[in-house]
Amino acid sequence: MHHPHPHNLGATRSSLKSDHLLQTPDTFIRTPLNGAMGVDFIVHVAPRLGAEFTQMTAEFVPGGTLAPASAQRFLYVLEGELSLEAKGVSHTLAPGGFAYLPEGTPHTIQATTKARAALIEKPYELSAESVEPQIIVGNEADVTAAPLMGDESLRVRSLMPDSPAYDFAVNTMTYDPGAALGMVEIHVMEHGLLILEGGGIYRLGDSWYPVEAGDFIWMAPYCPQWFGALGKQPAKYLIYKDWRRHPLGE
Ligand code: UGY
Ligand code: MN
Repeated sequence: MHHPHPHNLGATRSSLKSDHLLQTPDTFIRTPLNGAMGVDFIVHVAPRLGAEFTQMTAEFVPGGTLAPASAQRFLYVLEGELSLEAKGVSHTLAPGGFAYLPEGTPHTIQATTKARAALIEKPYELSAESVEPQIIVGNEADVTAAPLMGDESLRVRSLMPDSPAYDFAVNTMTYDPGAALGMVEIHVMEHGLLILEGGGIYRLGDSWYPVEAGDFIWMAPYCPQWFGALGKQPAKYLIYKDWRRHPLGE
């Protein structure tokens, strides 16, 4: 990234509060991680901040590879092309392409071009109804959109199957200009959220933020949240939440 304003007098839209983080691209710091080669990581959220998962953006040079995962891994391609090999099958992931790898699945992920991907990792939470999670590979373009609570101007695509085997969900949500969440949500699940297109106003706790494509948001459990889309193009974000597990554990 170029820096037209070398310091911007210390101003940024980024904000860290006890129940949320808004992280805008001007505040991103890149880091290498052992085991990966030719990849820079922006670690957006991690257990250090209080989250029960990690979300990063991985920026690959052509040929760059990820290290094996210590937890479940979910990958969504933002730019370029990745090649995934798992269980002797190889898959090509283009933008909008995604993959889920259950904990302990041997696999390799290598960039065939310069590429960027959202990377979510979470230790698997067993439940009494323990059904083996399966490898999932798909493209967002092939996922049917469902209106949120009957609102056709706000469409949700669920990238993970809603089954007892899986302990988190990853969805995209697309808002037509002017569309908004019908309520302020306050819920036990936490969120990792990456804005992919457009922008609007995000309410987090008692703060209202202008947000746009490229911004990352973490919401702690119970963080009051609301979004309204502004501008002339739809707003779209990728959103993670923990899902389907009793708050007291098994
Ligand atoms: O699924 C959700 O909880 C979602 N509606 N939350 C959000 O968009 N902030
Ligand atoms: Mn929510």
